[in-house]
Amino acid sequence: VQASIPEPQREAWARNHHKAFQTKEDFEKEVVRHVETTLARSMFNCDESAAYSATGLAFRDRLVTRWNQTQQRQTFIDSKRVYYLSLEFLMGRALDNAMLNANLKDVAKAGLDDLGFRIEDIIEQENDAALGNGGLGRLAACFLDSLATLNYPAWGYGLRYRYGIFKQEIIDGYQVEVPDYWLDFNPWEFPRHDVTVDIQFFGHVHKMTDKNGKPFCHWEAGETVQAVAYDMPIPGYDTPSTNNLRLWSSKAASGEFDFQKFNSGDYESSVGDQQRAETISAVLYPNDNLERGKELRLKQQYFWVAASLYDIVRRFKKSKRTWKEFPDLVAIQLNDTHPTLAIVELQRILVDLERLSWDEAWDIVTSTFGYTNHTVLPEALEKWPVTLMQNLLPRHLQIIYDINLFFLQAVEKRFPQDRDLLSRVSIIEESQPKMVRMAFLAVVGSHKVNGVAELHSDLIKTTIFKDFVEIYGPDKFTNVTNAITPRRWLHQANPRLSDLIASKLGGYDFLKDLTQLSQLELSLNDKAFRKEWAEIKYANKVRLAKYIKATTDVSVNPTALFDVQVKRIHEYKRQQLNIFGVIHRYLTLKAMSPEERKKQQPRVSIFGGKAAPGYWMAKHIIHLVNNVGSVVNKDEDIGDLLKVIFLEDYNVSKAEMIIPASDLSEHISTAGTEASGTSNMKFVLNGGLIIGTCDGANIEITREIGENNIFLFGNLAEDVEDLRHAHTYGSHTLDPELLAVFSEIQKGTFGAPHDFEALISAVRDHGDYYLVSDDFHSYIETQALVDESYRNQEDWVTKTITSVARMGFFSSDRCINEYAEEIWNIEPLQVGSEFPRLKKQ
Ligand code: GLS
Repeated sequence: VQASIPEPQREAWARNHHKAFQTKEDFEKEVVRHVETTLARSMFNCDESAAYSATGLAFRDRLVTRWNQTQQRQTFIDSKRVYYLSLEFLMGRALDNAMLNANLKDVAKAGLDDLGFRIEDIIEQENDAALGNGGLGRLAACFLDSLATLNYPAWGYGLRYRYGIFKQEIIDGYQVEVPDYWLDFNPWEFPRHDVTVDIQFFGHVHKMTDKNGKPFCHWEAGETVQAVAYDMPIPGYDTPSTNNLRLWSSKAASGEFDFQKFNSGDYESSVGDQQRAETISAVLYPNDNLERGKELRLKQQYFWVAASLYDIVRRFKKSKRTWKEFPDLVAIQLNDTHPTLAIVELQRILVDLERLSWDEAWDIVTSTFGYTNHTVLPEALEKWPVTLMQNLLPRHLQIIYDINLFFLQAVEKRFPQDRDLLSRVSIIEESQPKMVRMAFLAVVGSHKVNGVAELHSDLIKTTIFKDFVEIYGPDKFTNVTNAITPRRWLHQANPRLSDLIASKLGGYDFLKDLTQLSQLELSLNDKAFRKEWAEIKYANKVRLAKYIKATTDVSVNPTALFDVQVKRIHEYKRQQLNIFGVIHRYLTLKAMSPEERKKQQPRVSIFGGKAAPGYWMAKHIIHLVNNVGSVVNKDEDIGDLLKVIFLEDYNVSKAEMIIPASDLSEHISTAGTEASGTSNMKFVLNGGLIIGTCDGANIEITREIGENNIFLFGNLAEDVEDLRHAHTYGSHTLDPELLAVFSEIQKGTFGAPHDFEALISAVRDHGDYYLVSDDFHSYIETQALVDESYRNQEDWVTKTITSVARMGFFSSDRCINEYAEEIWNIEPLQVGSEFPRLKKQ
């Protein structure tokens, strides 16, 4: 079959090459064409949703041409590629990002205006691509943006969930989950019905011999499911480089349904097979920092990993290189342990299918993979029952046992007689039931392991992977501190601030080299600049205040201090500490005379975030926040001095509005529990200050921006263990101010006390694992310091400008360059003349 066009006819193709629009007139033509043909509508029934779809399609067409060129070039140059395997990509909206990255937002704005639409309304039409839970998934999205911007040859691989993270509704103060069916019409994806892979499950393993008498294993599977590729083009900023995010969708391998069953009258079960297959990619597990060991989750993991590896190997084979060269062309990064089975799958492909020797194969495997750890929380560390793995993936379990055997033999050789060490590091936990420890498998099968902030990378070396540091030496372990893309989190989320910065720095180059922000310190005394800086913050607060009024019917005063905590709700992130602090503030205000009250700093406490549907403590916290809000917000003694808001359904697009409006944000996890945190960086980059613990990336933020520009409080990570021990075995006295808060709750001031008993008793009766009481006083005092600082607005503005100027380190471009150099060993593609650079607007 002829795959490409013969030479003589190629001229006709070249002549008709799709030309990406560049002008307003051409953009309008594209939009109208899509409305009238793709969408089969006209100017008489084109609503905002249709206008969004057509605009999205116009930009997608543009991206796809560039995507094709990028891929052709990468194949032609035959350079090493990195594959980022992540079960979550929290992309948010694509249109605004695509317009800005192409420097064509003004063109689109003018064009849409001509056609009768406001660009802001069109952007608002888009559903978030919410294929992730929180920081881990959003980090993957920031990384894709940087990989494309820096011209690295890179692909993302993930699952195309039909339902992303649920939508959160608040009904009578309680969280209610609503399914997020986001795919109704998604102009950003390309179904590739020609790119399919059959994925196997269950069955048996047979020992066979080949024609040369060599033994090998044959896996005869019991079930086959088909993976279909859907591609999302990922634009880089100010470059034609367009990378690919390939998401796999599952369907029954036999086509629509089993006709034999159907013809024999078993209609239901023939449709059932189809549905069972489709279930695999149906829904994102809504847990952040928690693994619940469900069989379907393991199926998802293998389905995705096997399809991705098949694809990667197929691409490698086209290069006609020898297997030994595989790691010279392929780097695979494991985003957490979720894709760890890829290690086993590659070993299986090389040994069982390609018939390499075990050792040859294992060398290739371990040179290919890198593993990023994102948490030390014990409940988040993945372990799978051996019996479950045996049933679902019988050959993979055998290979895991062999990997473990050879690993333990090597350990035994170096540390003879240390039985204890062997059982501590074994990939198989000899528990009842036996478990496969995925993090250990990931460490053993990778050449580099990294944590995501300095403290966290140190912690993994002294806790969960301590023995592995002994075994492999310290060089296998490294740190790459997380970061964020300034394109989305400054330029897109806060255009006025981005423009103001550009006016001082002589253009937008800082978006590609964030260290240039440091020059802002030269403008600290520029009055007009400072005024504009403060006005932008105020305007962002006014916008948020309007949104709060529209969604909660509470009026907040935009001159008050906006204090924001938005992130997943989790006990370790300590939203309970925040709300207890708010109650303390309320009681203090209530006890004051009207005269005294007048001297107090008004505040709006804003919360937002989702709780995992089965996480009761987190749900109690949401309930308490809402109930406190409904009491405080209508208390006439208090008025504007304190408002408490819970914003429903926190997601990426809401973050883009909320973050630029914050004066203060809270990153107050128990020290040693938050691996990095990344929203802390987004808030500071948008001219907000932080109240936080010495945890995760807060520490490095402090180092960069200076201690005077951050409000730190609380116990240090190194003291946490001792404090917990003392709670359990010593006398545990609680903070008296916190006890006063508890008694107010128990009086029923904020609704039936019974509803909040579990929250109180976790602190009072169950050892206060998260050290809420230990840190309470320090927290309250530091909040008082914040009030005082905020009063001095000149000083506050100086702090925020200085902080922004010092945030250069936290661009995900820096982060990706570190991965590229230290872990992947890849080079960016040179963007040459045949692949012209975009001109600046
Ligand atoms: C997380 C950590 O909890 C965050 O601290 C971190 O910023 C993020 C990205 O590295 O990864 N791990 C996790 O399971 N969910 C996260 O958000």
